[in-house]
Amino acid sequence: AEGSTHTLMATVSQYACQRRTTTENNNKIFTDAFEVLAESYEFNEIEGRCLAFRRAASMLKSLPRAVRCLGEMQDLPCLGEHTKAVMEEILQCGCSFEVKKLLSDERYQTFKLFTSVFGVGPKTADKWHRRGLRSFSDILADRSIHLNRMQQSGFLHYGDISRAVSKAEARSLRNIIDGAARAITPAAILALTGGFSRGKEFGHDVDFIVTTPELGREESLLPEVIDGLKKQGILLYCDYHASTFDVAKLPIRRFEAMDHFAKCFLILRLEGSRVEGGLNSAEGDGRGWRAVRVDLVSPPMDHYAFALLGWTGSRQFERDLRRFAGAKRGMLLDNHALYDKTKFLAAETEKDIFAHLGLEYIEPWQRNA
Ligand code: DCP
Ligand code: MG
Repeated sequence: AEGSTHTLMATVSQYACQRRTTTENNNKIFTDAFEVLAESYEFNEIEGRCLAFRRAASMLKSLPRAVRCLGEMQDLPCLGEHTKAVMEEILQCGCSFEVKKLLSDERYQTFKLFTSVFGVGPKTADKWHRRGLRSFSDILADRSIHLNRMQQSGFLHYGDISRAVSKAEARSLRNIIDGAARAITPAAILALTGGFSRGKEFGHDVDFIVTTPELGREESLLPEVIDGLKKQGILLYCDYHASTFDVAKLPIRRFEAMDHFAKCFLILRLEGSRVEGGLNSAEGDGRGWRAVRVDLVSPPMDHYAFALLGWTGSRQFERDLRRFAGAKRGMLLDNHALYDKTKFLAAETEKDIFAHLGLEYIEPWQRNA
């Protein structure tokens, strides 16, 4: 057993950006349990513990095979007392008591349900839970509850957008966005990012970068693309954020959840995609279309590589890239730029950024951390 132990963990880094993680997960029994625990801490806004479980899950996803015994955990990074105890219990009993308890916990279940609605985060879920609301019908019947536009769309299209998007659907959407962008300028550049660019079979949305080589032109491109989609009659929801990007204000030292590029969060009507019994019976069977979530971001071309790296993900890969840049290189990395003490490091490709950081290049399909 010692030999196999050695081969399992000999080269595992604590940083996801120094690991190669495909979509094949050999430790799903552990990572599924960790995700429930991480979510529960997220719902209770205990950020440190949430991150600890996400980081541990991410490390386990990179392993070439399943962890089989306690001894194999000792030299693996990112595992603390709590994570190890959960794994030990799973190895011994086949499941974790703590996870089982959470899955049947009323508060966890309600938060899980509420946050599954587009536009509802832990804060809103908490507010509704405190009011004694437990189901969608409770929320929709409560006349004192004000739903914002995003949440209204979230409920309206719940059945469709809570169903996974397939690769084939992502491809159709690519053609639609490509057509809309090219109708505006033939020089338009379209790149698939997010989970589908990492080779995932399914996603909760489809993410694209859409821009143009002409600097400054990208800012008006996105509203024009949106307008084109609207004219086609396929724009069901649009939350557009104009660019707040300002090179003079870089580097941004405080980490922000959203970058400053022009972007939009959309719900599109995808024709020719049959709905077979969605959750919401109002969006019933037999239609020839479904609603899909699509995100578009439009960086200026001289920051394209940073936007691409930032939007390819996974979330954990991104977190660790930034953490690595800071802790190991004394640099600042975000979706806009890489900053080394006194100067910006230019990059045309993702490979340039890895090289600046002194990291081996990791292909997008190996970033499923
Ligand atoms: N992203 C990020 N931090 C955020 C939001 C997004 O780093 N707070 C980046 C990493 C994600 C990418 O943007 O991989 C796209 O975000 P998604 O939420 O769409 O995530 P994925 O595409 O990876 O997953 P899914 O298949 O669920 O869409
Ligand atoms: Mg996505």
